[in-house]
Amino acid sequence: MSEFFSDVSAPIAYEGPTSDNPLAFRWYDKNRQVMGRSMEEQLRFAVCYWHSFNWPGNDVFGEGTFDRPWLAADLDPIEAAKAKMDAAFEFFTKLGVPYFSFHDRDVAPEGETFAQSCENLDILIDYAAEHMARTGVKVLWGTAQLFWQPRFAAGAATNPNPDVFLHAAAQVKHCMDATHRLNGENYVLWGGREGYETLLNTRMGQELDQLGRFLNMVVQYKHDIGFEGGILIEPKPQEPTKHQYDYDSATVYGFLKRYGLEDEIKVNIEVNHATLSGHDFNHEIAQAAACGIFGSVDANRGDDRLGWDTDQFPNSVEQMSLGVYEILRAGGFTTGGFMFDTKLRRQSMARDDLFHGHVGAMDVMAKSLLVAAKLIEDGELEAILTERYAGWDADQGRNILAGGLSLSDCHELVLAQNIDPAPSSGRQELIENLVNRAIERVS
Ligand code: XLS
Ligand code: NI
Ligand code: NI
Repeated sequence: MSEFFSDVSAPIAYEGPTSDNPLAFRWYDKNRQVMGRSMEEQLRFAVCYWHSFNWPGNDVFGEGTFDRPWLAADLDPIEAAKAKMDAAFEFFTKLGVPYFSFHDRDVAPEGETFAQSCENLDILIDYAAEHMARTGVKVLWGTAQLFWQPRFAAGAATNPNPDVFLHAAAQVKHCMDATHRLNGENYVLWGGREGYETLLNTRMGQELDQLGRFLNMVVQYKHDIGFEGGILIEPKPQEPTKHQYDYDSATVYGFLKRYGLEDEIKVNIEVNHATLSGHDFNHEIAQAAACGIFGSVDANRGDDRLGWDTDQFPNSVEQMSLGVYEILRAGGFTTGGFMFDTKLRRQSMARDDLFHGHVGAMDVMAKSLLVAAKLIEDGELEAILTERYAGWDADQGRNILAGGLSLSDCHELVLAQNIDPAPSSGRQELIENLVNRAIERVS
């Protein structure tokens, strides 16, 4: 098989923090043990198929800039899709990631008919199974692409036309089968067009019911075929629609409760989707964990100056450490992982740029894992929490939470005992300094 990334020969190696080799890991040492698991098991890295191999580098003002020969228009579509997959698996193995994630339409071309699209996907799924058996690379998640084709302009499950709902359901069924066949560990639904452009042409209540029904069908089918992976919704507040129904983790939880799905579906949190919804990344994780729906992460960040999904590689240890800290506090990943839903900048057109993006991002996540583990193992933050919430761990606090007091009981108690609590310090500056100290001290 001819190599596409021929400038990068050996698998990327761990060389330690003092290495100056730009294509070596300085922090990601996959076998290093961190809180009882190897770094590889804690971080569960995945590369995304779409931005990395199926995106030519176009934007709304200009055409593709990248060197992706398999995207040329005059090729046989199946042969081109196979060449794309060969390059993708070459990349996964040279980078040394355990997982990848895909949309049905990135791995195989859409056909003239739905039947032909299914056939195309089946051919490429067989091909992927061969590559996976050869390399040991696994599927973190699969997903159906329900936003590109003009039929989905007004949404997929939330479309005003039930025939589009049928089409979307058929496509998801086939993609769930494909994901299951490849032993995917999760199935993701990102509702890019499940929202509205203007309320003036939208029956919001009806569309929410459609989405609720659709997701119940997905969950039912998961059980029918014995798929044991997670079903994950990826929240995003807007883009491409003005308003997306899966706005953020809290909104998704309310939605899942309403449609009886809170024990069946979790969330895939994307760093920059959190930012776009007006939250910090760690907030979204903590919110999901508090509701018992934390699933997985798309680890791509935004740009403070830009209000859209720039999908940049993560490069802030501080931002990521705070997120990983919440993940570790929630017990770490189960079926999820850190998926790089990342795009190169349009000017990054050298073949090895894709390596530089991922190597740097993996190092940022690995160092963040060490910082977060240190914060937990040092125990100072936990000690501050224990002291701060001590009253709730004692009898009176437990009694209140267990429903032992009414509003009138509280009234009586405060009067009778002249309860007069004094405020105490939240210790924020001290705590923030502890985070910086951990960043300085990990090695
Ligand atoms: C878009 C989403 C998308 C999903 C997969 O903003 O992040 O890439 O992760 O459909
Ligand atoms: Ni996104
Ligand atoms: Ni994403």
